[in-house]
Amino acid sequence: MLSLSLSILLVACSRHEPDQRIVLGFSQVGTESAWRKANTASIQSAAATSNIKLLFADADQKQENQIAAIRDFIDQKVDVIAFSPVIATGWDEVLAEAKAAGIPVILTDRGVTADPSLYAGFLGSDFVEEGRKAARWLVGEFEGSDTVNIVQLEGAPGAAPAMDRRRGFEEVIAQHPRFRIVRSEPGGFSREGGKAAMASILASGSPPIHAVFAHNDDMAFGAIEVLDDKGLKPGQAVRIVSVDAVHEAFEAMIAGKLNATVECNPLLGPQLMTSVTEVVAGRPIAKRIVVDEEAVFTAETARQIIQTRKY
Ligand code: GZL
Repeated sequence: MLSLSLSILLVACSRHEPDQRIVLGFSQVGTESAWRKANTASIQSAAATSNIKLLFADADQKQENQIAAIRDFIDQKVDVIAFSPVIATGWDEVLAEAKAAGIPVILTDRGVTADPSLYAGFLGSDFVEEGRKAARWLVGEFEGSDTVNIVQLEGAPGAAPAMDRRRGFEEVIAQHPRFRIVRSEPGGFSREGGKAAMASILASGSPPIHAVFAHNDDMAFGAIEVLDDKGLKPGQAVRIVSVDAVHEAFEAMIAGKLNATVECNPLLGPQLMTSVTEVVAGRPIAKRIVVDEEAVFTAETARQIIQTRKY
């Protein structure tokens, strides 16, 4: 009798019946770029491989949709919540609700400006360093030249990668007086947004443009389309550097339209599932997990490197 009651007690104490899968609620930003789609695919495949039940919600770039999804996950009593926050602010209330419900939250890809005690950890790249890398490449590309006029195409206003890439880029550019950011416009991380921002800049009569820094490849593709249509020779007369290093960026570099792209690894699925398993087991995870060192790829080596790319 004693051993039977003890085993019943042990089962009752565990978070799961032995045959029950971990349930993860994930709120994704949307489908705005090739990077985002690769990120989603990585999360979905890693959940399947890890036998984790994934409840996936696409927020279509809206914070209110993410907050509603997180509240739904709480109501469904999931084991863990993870999300890529569309913007950095406005999360304290819903994070406190998850904490009160005893559900750990893992930030994935993008960080937030919130009380760190409200989430278990943040897994993502160092966007400030990505901005610095883009600026360092540009400074090297224009060594010995006179004034360099730069157009900056920013990501979504208020999004951590947009704010941080800008911060890193401008920190390095400020050390080189020949370099001037003559226009900086938001393009929302999408191809159409980059195209509209570039067209608006050209229509407003900017000074001669020598270089473009796009916060992601998809906006660079839109800008390239506009520059090409105007005969402004993107990749040649106008040097272009962006971030993400998606497959199409290598194709653009091979075509001579894009000059460099800074890698930002979207394949976070496996690391996320490891963190999910740890927090469900009651083991702490690092508050900040920085995604591995990321490279700067240039047109010179794009033809060889494209064969090795996973996204
Ligand atoms: C970066 C990620 C950014 C990508 C964009 O980690 O949040 O969002 O650079 C995507 O392509 O829209």
